[in-house]
Amino acid sequence: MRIVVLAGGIGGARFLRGLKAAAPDADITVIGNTGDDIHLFGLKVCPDLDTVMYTLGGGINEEQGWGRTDETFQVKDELKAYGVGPDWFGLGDRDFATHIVRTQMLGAGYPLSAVTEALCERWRPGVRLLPMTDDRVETHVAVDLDGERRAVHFQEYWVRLRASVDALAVVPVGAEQSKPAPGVLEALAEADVVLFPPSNPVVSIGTILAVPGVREAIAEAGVPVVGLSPIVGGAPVRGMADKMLSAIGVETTAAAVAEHYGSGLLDGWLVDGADTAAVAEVEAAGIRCRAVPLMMTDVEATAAMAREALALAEEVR
Ligand code: GDP
Ligand code: FO1
Ligand code: CA
Repeated sequence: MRIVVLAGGIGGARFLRGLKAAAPDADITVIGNTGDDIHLFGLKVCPDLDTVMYTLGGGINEEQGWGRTDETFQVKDELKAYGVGPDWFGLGDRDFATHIVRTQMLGAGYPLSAVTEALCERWRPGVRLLPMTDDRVETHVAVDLDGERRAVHFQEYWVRLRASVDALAVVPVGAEQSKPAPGVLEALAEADVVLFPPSNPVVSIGTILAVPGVREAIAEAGVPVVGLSPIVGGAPVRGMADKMLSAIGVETTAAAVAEHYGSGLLDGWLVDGADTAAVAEVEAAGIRCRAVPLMMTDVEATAAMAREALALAEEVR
């Protein structure tokens, strides 16, 4: 079976670990979000691609959910001693090596998709990891800071400001002019099922869907599209997705997220047992819906979620 998954960072990566356990023989292609990417200290950092790569490759800091295990921060301390910032983004020594290799290859003319493939030769994630695009796309967030309207990079909003001010708008800068990376449209055309893991609907999956052609390719594939809610009991399981949903006028509920994707895109939707009341609302919107446990507490619980998603896909096929 050929499964295509649109993934952000932590939610996407953890779900993929369960999916691999649930469907060990499946051919899994991951279309990763690159809207979180940022240039720091002359280096290109791709947080969501790296989170997927490290999580599936066994190099992730499990507690944190991003960055490397057994990390040290000597380079960061040295940069601070030079007074060279920003100091609000924690890049560790081991992680730095990934960004150095990536930036060197990009400088030599390789596209991000080829660079990602090369990095994955080391990490062997067991899936085909594709960036959504080789073009530069950067999510920016419009905020009001001391009465002045400003646009900040998504990482500045998320990490430096900790989403402490309202997001007035979320813009994937460059998305409109971007092209899907090599392999993205082909994978969708050949897919047997498309899954939306419990990733951020706005800045992860929303950004991937903003790449022209991706949404159309999903529809044209004519295969079941099933998603899992990142919202449980009216709140994100972790992070500040509520701030992102408010910015696009979507309520922070499992049902509202499904309706935001819409029945034109989504065939099936899984909500957590805490949101059983949402099932009727989602079904009324024309999307088949089931309530099952959706907490990714360990790989087995996550594999059970993946099995439910694949079963729902068969039901709507
Ligand atoms: P990010 O790029 O690291 O923010 O990761 P993603 O966009 O892939 O996923 C973020 C979303 O994952 C958040 O909105 C969380 O609510 C959701 N999430 C994290 N852990 C769980 C979980 O155990 N269950 C569910 N249902 N959602 C989760
Ligand atoms: N998230 C943080 O909250 N603080 C950090 O200092 C931080 C550093 C960082 C370094 C590399 C990397 O791949 C990810 C990193 N993240 C950090 C996570 C990243 O910002 C994610 O994009 C967001 O958590 C939301 O998607
Ligand atoms: Ca992300």
